[in-house]
Amino acid sequence: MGFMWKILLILVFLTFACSSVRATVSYDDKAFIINGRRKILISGSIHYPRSTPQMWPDLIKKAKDGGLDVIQTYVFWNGHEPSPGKYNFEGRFDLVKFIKLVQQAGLYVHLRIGPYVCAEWNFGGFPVWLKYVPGIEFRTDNQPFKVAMQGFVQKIVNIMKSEKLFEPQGGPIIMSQIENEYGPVEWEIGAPGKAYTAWAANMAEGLHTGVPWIMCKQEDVPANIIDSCNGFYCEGFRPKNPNKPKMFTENWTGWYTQYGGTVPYRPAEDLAFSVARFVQNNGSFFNYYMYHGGTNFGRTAAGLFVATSYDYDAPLDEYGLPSEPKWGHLRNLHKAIKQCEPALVSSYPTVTWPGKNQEVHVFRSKSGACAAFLSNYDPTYSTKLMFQNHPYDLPAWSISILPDCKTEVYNTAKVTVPSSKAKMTPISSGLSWQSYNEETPSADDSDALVMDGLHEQISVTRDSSDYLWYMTDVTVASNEGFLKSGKWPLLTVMSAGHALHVFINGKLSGTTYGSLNNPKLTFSDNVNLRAGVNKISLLSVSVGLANVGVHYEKWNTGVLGPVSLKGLNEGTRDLTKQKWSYKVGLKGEALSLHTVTGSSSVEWIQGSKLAQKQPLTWYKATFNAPAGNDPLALDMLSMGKGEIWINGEGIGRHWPGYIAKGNCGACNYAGTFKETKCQSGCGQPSQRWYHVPRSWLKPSGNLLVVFEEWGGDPTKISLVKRTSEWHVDQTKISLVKRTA
Ligand SMILES: *[C@@H]1O[C@H](CO)[C@@H](O)[C@H](O)[C@H]1NC(C)=O
Ligand SMILES: CC(=O)N[C@H]1CO[C@H](CO)[C@@H](O)[C@@H]1O
Repeated sequence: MGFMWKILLILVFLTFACSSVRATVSYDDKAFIINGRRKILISGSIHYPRSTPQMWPDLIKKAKDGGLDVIQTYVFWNGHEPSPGKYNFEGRFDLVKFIKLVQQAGLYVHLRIGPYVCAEWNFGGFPVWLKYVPGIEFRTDNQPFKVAMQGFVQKIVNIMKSEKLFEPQGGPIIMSQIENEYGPVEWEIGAPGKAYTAWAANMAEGLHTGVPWIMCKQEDVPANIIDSCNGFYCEGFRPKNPNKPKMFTENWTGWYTQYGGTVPYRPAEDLAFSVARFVQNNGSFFNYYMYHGGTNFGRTAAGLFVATSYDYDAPLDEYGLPSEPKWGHLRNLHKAIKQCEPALVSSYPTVTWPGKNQEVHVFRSKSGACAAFLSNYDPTYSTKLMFQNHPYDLPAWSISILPDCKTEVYNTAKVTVPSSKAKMTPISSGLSWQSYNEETPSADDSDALVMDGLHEQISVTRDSSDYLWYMTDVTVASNEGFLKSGKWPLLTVMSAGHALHVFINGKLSGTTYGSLNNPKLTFSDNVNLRAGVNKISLLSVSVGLANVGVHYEKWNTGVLGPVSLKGLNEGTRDLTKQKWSYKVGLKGEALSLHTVTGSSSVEWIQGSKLAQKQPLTWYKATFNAPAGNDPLALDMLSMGKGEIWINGEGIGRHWPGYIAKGNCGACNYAGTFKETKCQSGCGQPSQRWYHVPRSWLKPSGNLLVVFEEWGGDPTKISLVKRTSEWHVDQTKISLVKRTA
């Protein structure tokens, strides 16, 4: 063998040796081991379709600056496979681009393929067509479901492999997730659930990604999978197998908003406390759900009235701006934890209890590293804790971190970062609006679909629109008593949800809608009928499909009846089983009024005849992009309910007419948190402002289209820019000074 050959062989060997060092992700009970190094991994959820590709680099950069190592995302099946075999990996669904941007920033990825994702996302991430595959039953030991699930998971894994995105290939994906929070379902359905879990684990393992698979909230986890904890606190969680690392996959940074509900928030002090508590109890991976929540654009929000904003009180707000003090307070926490990393990953804590509600965790490694966590669990009182003969002041419900077992570098309740407050400044109002009235169709329209009786909404629309018309005729004899007495008959309509407009002979007779806890609704009112044929048209509106619950795919939507008329000569007439005509979607949707070409297909009204406070009205206006880079939003306070588009892109469902009910009293960070503990916005619209991504605008002539169901005043809609206002909380600064 020649000398050059030897050199070449050595080079080849070195290349392999190096890449196999780089290329392993393993773990033990202490931590994940990447590149041969044990790590405490700090992760945050950013869901790629909840922002735009133009926002991704900045979000990822801010995540990195905030001290994250890992970006976690679900994979959204219904976005990627809108109809069977027709795939979409473009725009906000360009998963490969998103992962590559994370990689370029030097961060890792935890890819939660699911494909069930829950996530307050329409139908929990499943495509609606899946429900209509013959014989299918979701998330159980069911052959058609397993075939479909495997097909999609395989598709995603193959794309990731062909792009070399798994860590052993030199990529950033260090772990994946199969299924999602399945434990509670398995517990409820028993044997078929167990069989399904085992199948899912083996199926995933068989895809040979070279990185570990995780199942979250899954106590009964197969041996080849790591189980992990979701919740507001996870310090007490133990993996089923003690040789697995302790993972906290969803540490809820706040909570989501629903229409009709308040805006929940979680104090930064409690979030930091929960993380420190987890880490001091052997925790080695934690994830913020969400780090950036973003926006449920278009019709992607899930059922039970999930709002368009998915801000989640995350460290990065819906618009991508740091929400302070949360973002900065957590960045400081991450710095402190990283300072402790050498001790944390190589030793178990020694725990002592020096006083009431006091707890001390000391990590001491063989190499001499020492880190201490001092805790005060008292929800009311601060305390002085003696540690190695030194006093440490601990506010109520807080943990101090001492990376050298001496110096307090961080306390979870001592917030040194100034707070920011979102500011919305109008930059253009008084847009020049035009209106178009949506027609109410009637049962004898030639394009209506006629069927006996009432049918479930989604089985008719396949969720191609929120709207379905149910129409029927009612003949009133000229000798009906009510025609003389004027005591109008009572129309009762029972609906499985979610909102309903009732039209009698083309005139709106009433509107009703479900509530947070119950999407079902009943319309019951006296209606004005005349002798002869009367046209009853019910516009049933869905507001997202359910995303959670055992067999949530079986939940119904729409007018299922009974529908009855009371107060006729015959008594009560049941309309449920008679002939009904159906029309899917609005006429304006069929005409694509939200697009530039579609909107020019009809005559719009402007000037003094502009429709105001009229139900079922389309509005359009054009505007130029405001200067600068500040994020933008629409102030929709003057409107009721409907949908918004800009240049054909779905901004989302607006519903400022739904006023938040809740309990907005003062909220103390100390004490156990739950999603209803801290609320804001009582008595105001659950969501008033709607994010307009900058990248959807062109410099001039942007088409803004609003469909309004209830009736509103479009002239008061304004475009606003979002900025942050700062204020330093003096009490907190002085607290830090006193104890320093
Ligand atoms: C940390 O893990 C070790 C080994 O499993 C265990 O003995 C110990 O109780 C754990 N400590 C805490 C505080 O969870
Ligand atoms: C089962 C369940 O409700 N899981 C949800 C818990 O909350 C997070 C955060 O909102 C969801 O994404 C989970 O899917």
